[in-house]
Amino acid sequence: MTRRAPATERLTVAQALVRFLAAQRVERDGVERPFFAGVFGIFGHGNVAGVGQALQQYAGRLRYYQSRNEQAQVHAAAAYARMTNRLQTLACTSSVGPGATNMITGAAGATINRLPVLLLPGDVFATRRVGTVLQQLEAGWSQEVSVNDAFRPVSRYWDRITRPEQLIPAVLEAMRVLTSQAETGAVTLALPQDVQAEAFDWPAELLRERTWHIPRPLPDPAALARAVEAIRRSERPLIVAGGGVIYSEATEALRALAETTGIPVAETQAGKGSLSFDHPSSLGAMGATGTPGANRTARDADLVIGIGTRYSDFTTASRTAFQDADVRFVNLNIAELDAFKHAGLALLGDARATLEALHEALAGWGVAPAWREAAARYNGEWDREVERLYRLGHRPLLSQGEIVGAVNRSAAARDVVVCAAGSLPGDLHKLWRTRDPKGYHVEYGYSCMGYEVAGGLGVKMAAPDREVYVMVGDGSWLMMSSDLVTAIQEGHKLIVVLIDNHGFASIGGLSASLGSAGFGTEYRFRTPDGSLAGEHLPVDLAANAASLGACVIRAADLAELEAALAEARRMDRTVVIHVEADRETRVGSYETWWNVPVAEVSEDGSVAAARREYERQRAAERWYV
Ligand SMILES: Cc1ncc(C[n+]2csc(CCOP(=O)(O)OP(=O)(O)O)c2C)c(N)n1
Ligand SMILES: [Mg+2]
Repeated sequence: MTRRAPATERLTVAQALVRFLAAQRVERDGVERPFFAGVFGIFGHGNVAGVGQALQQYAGRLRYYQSRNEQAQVHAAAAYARMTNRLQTLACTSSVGPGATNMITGAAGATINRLPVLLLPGDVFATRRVGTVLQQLEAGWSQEVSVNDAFRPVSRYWDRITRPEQLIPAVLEAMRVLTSQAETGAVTLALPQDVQAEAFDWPAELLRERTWHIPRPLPDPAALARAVEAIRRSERPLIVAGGGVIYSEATEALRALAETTGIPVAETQAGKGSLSFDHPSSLGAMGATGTPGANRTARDADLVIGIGTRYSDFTTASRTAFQDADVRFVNLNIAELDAFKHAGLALLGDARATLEALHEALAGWGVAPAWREAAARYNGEWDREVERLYRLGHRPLLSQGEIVGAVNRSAAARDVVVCAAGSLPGDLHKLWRTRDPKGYHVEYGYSCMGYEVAGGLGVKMAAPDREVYVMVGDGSWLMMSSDLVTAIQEGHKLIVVLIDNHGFASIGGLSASLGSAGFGTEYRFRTPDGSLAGEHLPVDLAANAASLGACVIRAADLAELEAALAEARRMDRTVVIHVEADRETRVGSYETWWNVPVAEVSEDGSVAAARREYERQRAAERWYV
């Protein structure tokens, strides 16, 4: 045995980090790719000479992307990760202080949506010799805290690198978590600005190319056997397909299982696209924003097979969706947290591999013909209802459903619709006809206003061969549309459909339905009596979009909207189509409920009436234990 001194390379912490990131690869199903597609960043004194210098030095290995808002860069990175089925992402660097805390909202969104993003906020001096620096939080009870401690609850892994060598175990842990299909989410490595620039002799091994393998684990055989038994015994099973079906690329396996067994499939927001909208077993959207077919089927189901779903409140209609007295759950999930929900039979494994195993084990078994046929009937009935809402002929302003219809007709099968908050996610969940597993990208884990444009950018960066339709309300647009500038800078074409209804129509409708008359949800001037009930604010969002460098088309009716969409497809640059929508013409909800508590006492008769209705509905809530 020969002993050699291990090779080392002298680099700063930031240089070593960038070199490490550029060398990480992932492999699944024999296909290998780099894990980091680049680094988003906004520089300040807390990262310009550390991470900034390193990114400049290694620009040929890892691309730097500018952005306009640190929150937006995290959304874009998360959208990129979602579009690549969590096999790739970007890192995000910020300065200390506000640049760092701007990323917290994005981090929460990524973690809640189970999407990998690597966050590299700058941090205050580790030496403590220099202070109090610009933007430093002072805490009288400890010198160990900085604003970056606020990332802890929204990170799946969190660390602060106060000595250079701490980077070595930290980056390995970061990669373990980022590439874990069960654990993934935001990973935060806080980098004190002095440490970023410090040199160290790094083991060459750390910097070499490294491949992280993404496995497809199968559940425990006994658990699988119990699940098969439960399914074979069931009479009215329902599959709830969540985002995990899509991330695991299990949509073909799901279709095969649905076809041979006849089990109908309902989809969550993240799972929409698991089955093509026109498949006879497709019930479409599930839960509070669901179709009547999905919600009736759920109400009667005796076995719910949740696949890759975290059973959000919207999916379960606030735990009122499943009403059979003896309903049981089989949960196929890569994450224990989800697999055990609703006292379910936990099938801990990869969705695709396990669906294939289930398919084999269920050979010769199927649901009764009437159960299969009911799903096909619901599918047809729903398609006619969608067509009615697409063709409502509303005047003088279009209904939002008609706008969704026009965009859907304009989009090709592989194109992607992107959205996050307002009344659009519910309408899209119900009405969007999805024909491709990656064709529907609605961020409804965090439903973060301001995600839309930034998310659209991330989607387009990941899939430049698809048209990306960003559908965004005026409220979300005003909250954060600034990364349209980044899309234009990078030549990433987006088709943005900006729906102007002068305020927060969704919350206005919710407020009205709960007896509070839409208080505080319209964009109006203050009146002499002190209320916000005056004229509409003269905000010109089309002019706003044009000022950012986009090509802007104003559409006043359906014909103009269709022409604008056709023109937008022909163009090779980012287009914003501005269209006003009727605020009060809503797509209804279908045999479902959402628990939003109403004041138990009030002076207002309409609130009291809403409270009585609330209590009546709440009686349907179940524990599922
Ligand atoms: C960052 C953030 N703040 C607040 C909310 C709560 N919220 C949900 S929808 C909405 C209004 C959205 O307005 P707009 O984008 O115009 O869509 P519309 O409701 O008019 O369809 C608000 C305030 C949110 N989801 N995200
Ligand atoms: Mg609005």
